[in-house]
Amino acid sequence: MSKITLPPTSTMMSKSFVYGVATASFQIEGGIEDRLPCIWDTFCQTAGKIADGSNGEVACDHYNKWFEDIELIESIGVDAYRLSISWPRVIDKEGQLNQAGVDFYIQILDELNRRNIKPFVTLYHWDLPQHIEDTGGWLNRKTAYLYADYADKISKAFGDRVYSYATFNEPFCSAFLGYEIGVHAPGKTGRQNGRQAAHHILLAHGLGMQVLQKNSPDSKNGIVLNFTPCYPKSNSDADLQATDYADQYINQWYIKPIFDKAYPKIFDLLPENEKPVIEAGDFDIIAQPLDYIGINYYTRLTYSAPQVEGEFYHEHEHLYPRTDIGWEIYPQALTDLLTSLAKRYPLPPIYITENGAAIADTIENGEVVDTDRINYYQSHLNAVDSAIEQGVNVQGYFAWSLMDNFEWAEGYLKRFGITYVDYQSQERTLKHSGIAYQQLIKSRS
Ligand code: IFM
Repeated sequence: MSKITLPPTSTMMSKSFVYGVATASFQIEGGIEDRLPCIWDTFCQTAGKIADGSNGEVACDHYNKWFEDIELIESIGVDAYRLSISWPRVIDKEGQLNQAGVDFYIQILDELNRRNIKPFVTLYHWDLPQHIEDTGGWLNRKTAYLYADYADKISKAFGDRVYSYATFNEPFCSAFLGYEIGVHAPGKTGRQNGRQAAHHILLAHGLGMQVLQKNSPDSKNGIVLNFTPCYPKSNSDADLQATDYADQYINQWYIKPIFDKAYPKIFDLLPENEKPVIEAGDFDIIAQPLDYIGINYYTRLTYSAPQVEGEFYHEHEHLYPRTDIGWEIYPQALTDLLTSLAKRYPLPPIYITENGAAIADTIENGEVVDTDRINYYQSHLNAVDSAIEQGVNVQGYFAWSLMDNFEWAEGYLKRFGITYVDYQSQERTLKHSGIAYQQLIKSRS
C-alpha cells in the first residue's frame, strides 16, 4: 500500500503541527426535517442545476450517524475536525436560537473535546436560510447584520467549546459562483450582484470577527479563503496583464480588503454601475485583526488576453493531469501561493483548511485503492513543507474531505473523501488514502 512520507526533520512531522479532516453541514448532514430550508434546498429543486438531480435531504445521514463519524475521525488519529454550522438549523425565522439545533452541535462539540479532537467551527459554509434569501440574501446589506446576530447567539451558546472559529468559508464561491455566474445557489447572475454580495459577505465577516473576539476571545478566530492561482499562457505583456487582472478579480478581491482596507486596482476599471455600493467605514469593519487565516487550495488556472470586448482576461481550460472533477493537479502553485501571500500581506498564522482530490473511486472486496489521491496528498503536503522551509508560518493542514459527500452542483458524482460512503447503505470505508493519512499522523515524533 502506498504511503505518505515527509522528511523526519520537517515541521510537519512535529506533534504541534495540526492535522485534521474537514466537512460542511449541507454536504453531509441530511436531517432537513429538523431545520428551516436553505438556498441549497431550493437550488436543488431547480431543474438542471445539480448534475445528478440529487439534493441534501439525506446526504451522508450525519445527522443520525454523527457519533459513529466521530469514532471514525478519532480512528484516523487527527488532531482536529473542521465542521460547519447550519444557520437554518440553529436560528428560527424570528431570529431566536432553535435549542434543538444548538443541542445537535453541542453534543458533537462535547464529544470531540472529550476525545481531545480540536473543533474548528465554520459559521457559514454556503447554506443561507431561504427566508433571508427571500429578502435579498447577500445583496441586502441587512443580511450582514443578521449574520452578526447569528454569530453572537451561537458563539454565546457554544461557550468555551470551540477551539477555532471561521466566520466564512470561501466568500469567492458564495459571491462569484452564487451571485455572479449563477452556477451555485441562489443562482443569480451579473457583475454588480457578484461584487455586491462579496462586499456584504466581507462586511459580515468583519462584524462577525468583532462578535467572536468579544464572546470567544480564547478561540482562534479567522476566515477561510480559497485561491486559484493564476498563471500566464505566455510571457507576452498582454497575457501577463490579463493574468494579473484575473488574480485581482478572483483571488485578491477577497483578501486585500481584510489586510489593506481596499479592493484591488481593478475596482477602478469597473463601470460605475457594476461597482458594489460601499458605505463609509466599511473597510474599518472588514479589516479586523485575525488570529489565523485559513487557505483552501485545489488547483490553478491559466490566462491570456481577453477575447471579448469588456472582459479583463480569457480563462483557459484546465491543463493535464487532472482529477476526476477536471481540475489540474499542480502542487507547485500551492508553494507559490503561500510564499507570495506571505510576502504581500502581514499574515497571521496559516492553516491549510482544505486540500484534496476528486477521484473516480471503486470499492472492491471492502477496499478502495485510491493511489491517485495518495499521490495528490503526498505532492501537496510536500508543497506545504517547501513553503514552510521558505519561512511561511503554516500551522496545520486539513484533508478535504473526511468522507465522500454532496459535491454541490456535481451532486454525489464526485468523491473527495478519504472515507468511501455507500449512499445506499450509508456504510463508511476508510480508503487507502485515509489509511496513508492515518499512518503519516501516527508516525510523528
Ligand atoms: O466540496 C467543496 C467544499 O465545500 C468547499 N471547497 C471546495 C470543495 C471541493 O469542491
